[in-house]
Amino acid sequence: MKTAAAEVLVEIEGKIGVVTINRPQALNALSIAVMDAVSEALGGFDRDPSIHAMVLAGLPKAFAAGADIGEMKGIAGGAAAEKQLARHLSNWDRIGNLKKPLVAAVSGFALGGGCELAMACDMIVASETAVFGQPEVLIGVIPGAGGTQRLTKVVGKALSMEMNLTGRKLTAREALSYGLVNKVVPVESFLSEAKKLAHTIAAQPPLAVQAAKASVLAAVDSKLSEGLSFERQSFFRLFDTQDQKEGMTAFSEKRKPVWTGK
Ligand code: DAK
Repeated sequence: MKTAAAEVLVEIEGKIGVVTINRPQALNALSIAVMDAVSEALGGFDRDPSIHAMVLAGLPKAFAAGADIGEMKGIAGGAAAEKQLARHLSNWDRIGNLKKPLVAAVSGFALGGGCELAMACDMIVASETAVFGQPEVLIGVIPGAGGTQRLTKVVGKALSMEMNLTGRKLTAREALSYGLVNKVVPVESFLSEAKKLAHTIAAQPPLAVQAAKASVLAAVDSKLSEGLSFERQSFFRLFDTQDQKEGMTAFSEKRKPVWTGK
């Protein structure tokens, strides 16, 4: 049996941190140990000043086929379920609260918790074989990590209802047409394309990138008036940074800016 460490691979490539879920024998099912290791690795990158963007990848056959059903099936009812899943929940919250941008590299199954994990990332690069769905209803539950919320905000009520109430799955092309993913690429290049996007983001001034991420999330999470006010405050705060001065001066001087992250 593999250890959780071998089931989650961590690497650094320049200014990006890459975390890969590697549990092929269970189609990358998200056990508590796997989620512990994923949130630990991403949290570490989020705190590391040399890392500017992150990629969360699965394997070609599966991003993740859901939370580990074997682990979940023994959970007792009521308050006990909440208590036993508390650790799981804190991992999900930690990933949802990351400050640096996170790109999901999705190929194959992204079902249940797998779809929720992809949607908790900021952008999704999908391979042509990617399949997205919330099939929890088929095993007697509903999504527990954002599948009814994030999916509805992206694809709208009608399709989200259909997916959550019938288990209907979306192909990669359908997901692209509904705005769930950023791009669809051949399976051979889903990881390299996700890394490319992360490198492009990592080349931008990090404080502005993080402010933009927080502002976009504020748009998703709040009413328009609250989102606009959040965006305005973040915008003004960037005028206290050296990168704002450097960016605008470099533009005037017709040269490439040199970002310091200060
Ligand atoms: N959990 C555990 N094992 C899984 C799994 C899963 N979700 N999905 C697949 N596997 C395992 C299979 O048991 C099988 O193992 P062996 O029998 O070989 O030992 C192996 O992976 C290969 O699977 P199959 O033989 O089934 O492969 P097929 O190609 O025939 O089918 C499939 C692939 C993806 C269609 C099928 O495996 C499938 O339907 N899987 C289950 C999909 C599913 O229902 N996913 C949703 C699970 S519920 C929460 C956070 C998250 C969640 C809840 C709460 N909180 C923070 C509170 C999330 C819940 C869920 O995701």
